[in-house]
Amino acid sequence: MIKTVSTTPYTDQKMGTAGLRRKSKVVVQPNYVENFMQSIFNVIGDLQGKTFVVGGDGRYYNDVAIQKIIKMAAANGVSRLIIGQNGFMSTPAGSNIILKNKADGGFILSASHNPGGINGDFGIKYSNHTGGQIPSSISDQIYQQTLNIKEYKICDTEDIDLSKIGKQELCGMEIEIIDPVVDYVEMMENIFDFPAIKKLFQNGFTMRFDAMNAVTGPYAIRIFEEILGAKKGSVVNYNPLPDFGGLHPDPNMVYAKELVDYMYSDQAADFGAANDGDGDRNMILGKKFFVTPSDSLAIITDNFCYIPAYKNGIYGVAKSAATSTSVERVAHAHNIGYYEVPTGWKYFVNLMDSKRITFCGEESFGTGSAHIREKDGIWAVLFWLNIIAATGKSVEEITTEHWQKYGRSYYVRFDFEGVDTNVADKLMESLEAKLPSLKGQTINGYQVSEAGAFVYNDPVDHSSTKNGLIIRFNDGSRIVYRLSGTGSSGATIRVYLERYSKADLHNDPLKMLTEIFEIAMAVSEIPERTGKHQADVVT
Ligand code: G16
Repeated sequence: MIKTVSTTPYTDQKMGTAGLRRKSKVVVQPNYVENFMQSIFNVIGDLQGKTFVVGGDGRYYNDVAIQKIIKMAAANGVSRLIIGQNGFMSTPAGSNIILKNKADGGFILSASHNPGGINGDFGIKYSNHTGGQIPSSISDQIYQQTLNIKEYKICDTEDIDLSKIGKQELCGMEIEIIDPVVDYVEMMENIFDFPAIKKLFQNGFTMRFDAMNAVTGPYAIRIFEEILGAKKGSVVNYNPLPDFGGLHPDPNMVYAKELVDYMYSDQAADFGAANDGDGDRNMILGKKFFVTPSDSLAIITDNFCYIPAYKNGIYGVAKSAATSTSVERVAHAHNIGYYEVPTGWKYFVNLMDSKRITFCGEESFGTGSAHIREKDGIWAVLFWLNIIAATGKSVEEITTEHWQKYGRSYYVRFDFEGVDTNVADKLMESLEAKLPSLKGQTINGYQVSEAGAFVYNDPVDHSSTKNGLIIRFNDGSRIVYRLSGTGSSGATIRVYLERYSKADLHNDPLKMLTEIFEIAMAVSEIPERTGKHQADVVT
């Protein structure tokens, strides 16, 4: 039976960089999920004949929210839902299922790399038929709906059993429960040279993959251990848990500590990797060696010839403005297209759909290609394994040879977390006003060549987006400032520093960036305005 329920709006349902992300305690409020979902359905309009994909990373409240979404989809006239067994599906697998089934969109219940549990975060990522997350023009319409919502529709029925693979029906809507791993594995087998990677493991190569008690565990066990033959036990923390077992599933040097400690010990495997909560982010490590995400993108792009799916050529490559310029040099060397977009994977979608780019990546541990429209953690890990299998070189050798060929972009990101929103907004405002006057000035020995807001004009839909502020110096060094769009409370100021060197390849990044850090702090007045003299997280 379909029920129409009266509700009152919440005023905080504006989506950020990637969907809606809030504290779990906020999301569990009465009608919070219902209001948001009904607003989406209202903006889509006629749902007859439409198919959506639903899944999540298994975090706290996934099980409750998914039942609400199923019952609301049925009540609003959706024709078909494709759902991951037990509600599990990684973000990249979801994008694949949307594209493969020509679905009209999908919902992945995840706050990505943010911690889970009742004291953590919850989120909903909404993609359209492209398999990528909706553009800001649509999320703005949804936000307007959330501010005016008065009622929602829901099917008044028992919860659906999500454990049984196969088809069911609910209020006239078809529900198909699928194994979320099968199609994803098939896609990876069609991209990479699995026999070569298998041989690598047969020859004694070792790896450790940390799934951080999040969604990629089952994917990683199937691919790395069962299919490719990595030693049993190579995949750790493989059980998706509602609170990620207390881990903060953000694959970086700070939060993937267990893996980092292991890879920097004398027992280290040949190769180390981690993924985040919903499986779209990745971190790559060698023995006592870390590859920055910006370098990883550059190395992947430079080595496309080793991968069966790309060996005949790639269209081009894109990065977010905050990502280091290392991939730019590779793009020029290969004479392929090169684009710089705002932070947010959704900005790559038009470039992929219009065949301008094949690869893209971001400093925030995201790398991917046009095989889907989301970043893809396991794809990046397989790409590295495939390069290693093809070249016989270690992660460190591949990376240092890359630096010898192209020079090195020393790169570090500093996050100032928990800043009062008004303070952060004012800081960015006055910094933006000040930047144009810096042009031509020499600060701390560095001459400013350009300074101002980063503005992206999309070559496909001609939309214009302003995101972050950039100071460029004559020697190629850069400072980028942005406010994070994925937090769930307060503001996080991100400061991204980069310095290029052609000759000095093996120095300490923090040391190389000391002067630029001083400039970044002095110009922005972060210490004075926030009271923070040091960053909370440095990656
Ligand atoms: C999301 C987006 C990414 C973006 C990242 C960081 O990732 O999909 O494109 O780079 O947020 O955003 P911010 O710097 O605004 O916090 P994810 O993995 O959280 O979905």
